[in-house]
Amino acid sequence: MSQHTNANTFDANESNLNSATWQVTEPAFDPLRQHHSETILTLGNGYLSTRGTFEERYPNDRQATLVHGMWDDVPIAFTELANTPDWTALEIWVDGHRFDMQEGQITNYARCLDLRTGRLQRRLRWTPAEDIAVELSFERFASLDDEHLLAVSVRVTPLSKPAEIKVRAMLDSRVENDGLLHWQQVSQHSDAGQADLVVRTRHTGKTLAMSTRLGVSGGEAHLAASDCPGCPGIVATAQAEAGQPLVIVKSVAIYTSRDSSDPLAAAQAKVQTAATAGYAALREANKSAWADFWEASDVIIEGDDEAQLAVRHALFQVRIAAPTHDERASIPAKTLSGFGYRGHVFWDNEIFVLPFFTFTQPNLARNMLMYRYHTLPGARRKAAANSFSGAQYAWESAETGDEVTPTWGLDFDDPTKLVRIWTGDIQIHISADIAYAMHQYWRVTGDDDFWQDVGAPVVLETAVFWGDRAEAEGDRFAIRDIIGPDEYHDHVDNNAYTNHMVRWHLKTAQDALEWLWEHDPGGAGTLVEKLDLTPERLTHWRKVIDGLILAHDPETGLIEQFEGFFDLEDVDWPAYEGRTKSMQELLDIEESNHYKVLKQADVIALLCLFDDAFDQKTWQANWDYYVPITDHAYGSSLGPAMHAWAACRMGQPDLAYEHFMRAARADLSDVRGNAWDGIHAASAGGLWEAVVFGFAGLRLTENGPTFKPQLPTHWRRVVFNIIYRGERRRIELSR
Ligand code: IFM
Repeated sequence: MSQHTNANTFDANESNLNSATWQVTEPAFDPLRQHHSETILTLGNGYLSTRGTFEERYPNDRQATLVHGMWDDVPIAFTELANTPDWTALEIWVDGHRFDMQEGQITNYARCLDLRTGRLQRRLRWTPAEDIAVELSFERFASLDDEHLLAVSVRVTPLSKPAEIKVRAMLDSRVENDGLLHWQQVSQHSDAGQADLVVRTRHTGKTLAMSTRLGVSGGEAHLAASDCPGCPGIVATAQAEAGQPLVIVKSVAIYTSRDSSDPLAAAQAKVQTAATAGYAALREANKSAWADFWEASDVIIEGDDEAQLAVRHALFQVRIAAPTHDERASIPAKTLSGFGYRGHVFWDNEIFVLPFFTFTQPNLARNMLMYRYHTLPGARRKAAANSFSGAQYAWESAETGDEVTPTWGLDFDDPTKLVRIWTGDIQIHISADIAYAMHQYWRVTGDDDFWQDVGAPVVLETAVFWGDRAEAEGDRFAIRDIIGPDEYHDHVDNNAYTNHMVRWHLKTAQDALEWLWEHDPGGAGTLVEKLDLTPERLTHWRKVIDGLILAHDPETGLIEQFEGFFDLEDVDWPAYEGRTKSMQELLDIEESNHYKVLKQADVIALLCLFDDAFDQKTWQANWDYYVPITDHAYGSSLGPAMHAWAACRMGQPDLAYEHFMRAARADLSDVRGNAWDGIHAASAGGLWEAVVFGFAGLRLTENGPTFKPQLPTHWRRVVFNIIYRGERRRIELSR
């Protein structure tokens, strides 16, 4: 029977920075919460992320390392990121007792993800038998300095008498995605100096190679090969003296066929360099890369340690999921921290996450926008399959940009029943969301090359789709049979968010074409020809812009979320007080269509994105109408941060704070009970939006950024940077 007790935090003395706001700690291990811990203790480097499972494993854990771009086919959901062989794997024996968190006695346990330096640490005292006790401390990181490099170290200190320590370090390909196996073995090798593994995805034929080396200090070690099938490794055996730590360092390099024509050779060369440089140098380089990140992108909140830690954790988690050198990947809805949504990319990234990168790490934002550019062929295929010209982006996107939303899902109440998922068919606002993010990036960075070669062409080609999709009804235009951001209602007509976005999109396309004629007439001419941007088509766009239905009542300011929303039934809210489930679960998927209840911001999202385009009367009327009927606690995790932003716009920072903390707790406190499946990327990115667009009141005007701050009562000071047109500005707000 194991026993877990508290221990202190890590490295708090390494600098005078407050560890409570930089470290996510787990003071005791609770097997019932292990999947939640694994998610929030995920580390990574923009190339891959690794969940916080134990190196020696634990029953029922959800071990995963997800590498960008390593897609393999699956039934129903088309494709998913294949869980990569476990680079962290270590088995440890002390005097013949194999270390296991369930065996013997565990005391002084603590784990800590240090956000400042991107390291995951664990320390504990293990007493496997009456006369044997050791202190174990683990540390691992995925280098932000060199994305192909990973390292794990374990320090074993016998406490009262010498002990024989044996450590087996493996590259373990016996991994799965919730029962699905993606890898076939290509080759493996091990000797005392190095172990290598090469595997290939079963369906897509992508190759991944890993190479590892072991270094031992603090004792004379004997190294030998360990070659179990699918799991090559190296075994180190050494005698450790009482009180003298024996330190074993496992360096690992990973390359894939996406990075190199010979991934194994690349991995071998890299791990050789790592071994030559030594652990301390790798650790330092990683630390310094993280210092650069925080220097540019940290948000300081004084007066609220919980909010501070949550924001840093959120920024850390989205950073490790953001491809650093890869234009053909983007941040999935659950980052790379879990199997949720199988690594698919949604509008979450463009509307909730990208603004953080656009304003603080524009190169990374550009990579992710380029992902959309490179997936245009899939968007063209989707438009064509629906009999439209132009490009229509997939609701769920993966490698090619083809639609990968599953058509069927499991029923809430009865998982033996299937329910139809309509989002892939009719949740179409994503094409405009992508255009919005590209335009925002251009406005903020002034990157004209991007706009000329990527942004404007994408905006125009997707505009062609909208021109076809809008249906003429007399001199009005309608967009029927869709789903807006509020997914509690499907097959609706004229969703206000969608229609307004489309109108903005078509106007922006016209401006983009004009801009291209001015700045790149040759390119404009080619595009006009390629996309068939005839005068008739442009006239048609103007008609759609003028005629698209938007039910905005000038008297009251109220915008109807979609046609007929105001006629739906009212929910008897008092009857649902104390509920612990979403309203859709309680009402039933079909039934919730008939009620005035929202899963998340819809009209409110529209107001946030276009802000000053709407007057105060409109803001007030829609705030009063929609906020009380939104399922804040159990609807979409995308909702709370956006409502925090909107509440600030309404001049209610303390109410905004309530919404903000709901988002802040989505992962760290697992308030929705589903963090086991991965980090909620949109909620994490939304926290930055809530601070910067909400509490700081950042608006982008013709003359650059302006601020209208209003902090929650107990926040003393907020500091962050933005980069506007290449110039970094430090923004400091105090009460
Ligand atoms: O994109 C979101 C959607 O808005 C609500 N359901 C979950 C999706 C992925 O996060």
